Amino acid sequence: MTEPGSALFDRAAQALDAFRIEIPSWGFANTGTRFGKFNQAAAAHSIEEKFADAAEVNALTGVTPTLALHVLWDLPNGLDDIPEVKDLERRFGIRSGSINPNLFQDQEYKFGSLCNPSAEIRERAVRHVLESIEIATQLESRDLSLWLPDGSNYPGSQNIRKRIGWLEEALRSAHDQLSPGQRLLIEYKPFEPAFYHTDIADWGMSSQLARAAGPQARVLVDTGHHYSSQNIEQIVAWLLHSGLLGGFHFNDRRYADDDLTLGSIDPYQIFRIFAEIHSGLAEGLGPDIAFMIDQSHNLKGKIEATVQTVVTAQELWLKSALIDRDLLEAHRQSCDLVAAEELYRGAFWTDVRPLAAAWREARGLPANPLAALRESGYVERIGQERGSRNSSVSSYA
Ligand code: PSV
Ligand code: MN
Repeated sequence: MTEPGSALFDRAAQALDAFRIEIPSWGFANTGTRFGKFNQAAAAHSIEEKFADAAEVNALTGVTPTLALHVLWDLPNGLDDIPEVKDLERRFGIRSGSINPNLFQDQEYKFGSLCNPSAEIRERAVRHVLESIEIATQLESRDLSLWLPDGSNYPGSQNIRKRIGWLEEALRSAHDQLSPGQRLLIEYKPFEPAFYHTDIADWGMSSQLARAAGPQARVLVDTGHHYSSQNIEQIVAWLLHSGLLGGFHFNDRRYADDDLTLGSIDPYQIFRIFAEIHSGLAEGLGPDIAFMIDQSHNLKGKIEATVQTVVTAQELWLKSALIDRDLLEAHRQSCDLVAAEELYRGAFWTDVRPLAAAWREARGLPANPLAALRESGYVERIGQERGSRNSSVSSYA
């Protein structure tokens, strides 16, 4: 059944061949919570080490050819760092992916960036976004991925409507700088670091802003940026319907923006999101979606957690691709609720791991990338090489 040449294998191959996942440079670096950091011996310090780790993940999985870069962390000298990045792309066979401006770390951004009441600080933030677009252009990156920390902590302390106007203006200027084919992805988040209001709190605000910015703007859905029990697949269905779905940041959450490995808490939710996308694709909507990981691991080994997320995403993508959509539509049409639900749930419960392994082998990849990572000794090796700069908490970290 799972053998190459079988109808099932061909369907699986069609789904998996087309599914690329971008990994974040910051996922390999030492990060922590506001309570502290547990350093990992194998954590990457330089952009070169991040490219090396990305190449390792790509060698194991074969589906992660691009690395998302965060401008301040990866190109601290801005455009001057481009030659080094291009050199790393060549050396490691990994291309630069989405470019992420950083509007949240400078002292000036205490009261906001693109929505700061100070026109001077807003201009400064816009300049950083424009420089980030130039970086994206020179690196031939398609997506500028924008997230703002802007918001307020206390009711009445900011003029929410004025800030909408400033934001629209800034996003229009950014959009004007895009080359043809480039996109501006606008990410939303209901809270953190601001706790009363955030200037882009949900998909509705992102959609409105994308429309105001221009035709190359889209919405970015970070799976962690929703209130508990929010129906994310319905949001995805709306964004598909309106042609505004630009990409995802993959992670999982129990409470808020927990940055856990994808599907670790609620794999059924990711399946449901993917099912909406497959249904859109099958109906010829042809959305161009950037699937990106956005995680920072404090307890799990970073490379291991990244590979685990990629493998999990593939499994859930495959399960949802195998839904018999014609039959499901027939059940929906006749309102046979139980048959529809059982068909849908049945796809979720199908063990697709043998099929994914057969696909990997057919593509010359390790059947089990996580086991191959452990066998390779890569993490231990780099842990020893990099370890002198990190104080380790565990050997496989
Ligand atoms: C903010 O929580 C966010 O999801 C944005 O995408 C940032 O770029 C990223 O996390 C930083 O880790
Ligand atoms: Mn994100």
